[in-house]
Amino acid sequence: MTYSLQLFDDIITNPLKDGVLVIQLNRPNEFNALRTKLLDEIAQVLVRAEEDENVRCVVLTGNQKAFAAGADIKEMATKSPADVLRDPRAASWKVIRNFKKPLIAAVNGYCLGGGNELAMHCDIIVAGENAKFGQPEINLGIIPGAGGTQRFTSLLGKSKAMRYVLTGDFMSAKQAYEAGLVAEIFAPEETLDQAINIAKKIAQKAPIAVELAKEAVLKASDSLLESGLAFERKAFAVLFSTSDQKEGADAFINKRPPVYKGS
Ligand code: DAK
Repeated sequence: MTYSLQLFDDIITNPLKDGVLVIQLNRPNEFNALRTKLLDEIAQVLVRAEEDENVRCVVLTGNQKAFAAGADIKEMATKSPADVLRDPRAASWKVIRNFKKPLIAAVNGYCLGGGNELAMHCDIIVAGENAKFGQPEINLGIIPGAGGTQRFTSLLGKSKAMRYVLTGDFMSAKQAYEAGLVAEIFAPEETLDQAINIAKKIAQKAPIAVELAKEAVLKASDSLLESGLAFERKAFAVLFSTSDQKEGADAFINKRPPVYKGS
């Protein structure tokens, strides 16, 4: 199957090499903000990659400035709670969550909000020294919506997760490495190649053993995940009935500080 023949707008897929498929997020002017179309394109490729026995490992990457700066705030700005509950992005996230083959995130630059959640959906995160991680949704009057409250907490522990989810502060690559979010740090220009080297190693292992190893490792944190995810999804939707959510998005778009009223 030739992935590079398919033309996508928001991602670039490199020709499959040594069993490794590289998907590059490609909205450089928007710091790879995850609009619905981008997530759908990733999901389309993963559906095909899962069926294709020649694909043994997938690497997701961005560019030097950003892995992804989160959901597309402009696309999300005017959504109602009902829109959020019926959000088509949920189907794409589900494909990513259920992908059976190993996924590696090669992160340089900003890895924020939904971008950090996308990285945390990956099985291994490697990062450049310039990477910045965070869940800054609180700055917009909302909370993480794609599992950030759950996966961040299981990776970092409660106190550190609260530290970053409640302040929206960013974490350096070194802090993310020390916290256990990131497996290895490299010079930014080496991040993708090093991720591909890890992917190539995995690609040589027995595919069924790899699939079951992934499933088994995920079981270590899965038991509490589902109820936490369900709560997070509803809380996220409820926040779209608040005027603070509209204020947060408007302030971001108009490049001014938000004024929150608790309503
Ligand atoms: N969305 C849309 N546009 C964005 C963006 C984003 N997340 N991040 C950056 N951009 C755009 C900016 O608007 C700007 O566009 P122009 O003004 O040039 O048209 C351009 O990218 C450059 O950004 P800046 O001018 O801000 O550049 P700076 O270097 O000053 O700052 C930054 C870079 C990454 C620190 C800053 O742009 C920033 O703070 N970005 C927003 C980060 C953020 O708040 N991320 C969280 C978004 S909320 C769900 C699943 C997932 C989610 C929700 C629900 N469900 C399944 C229900 C996820 C939610 C989120 O991620």
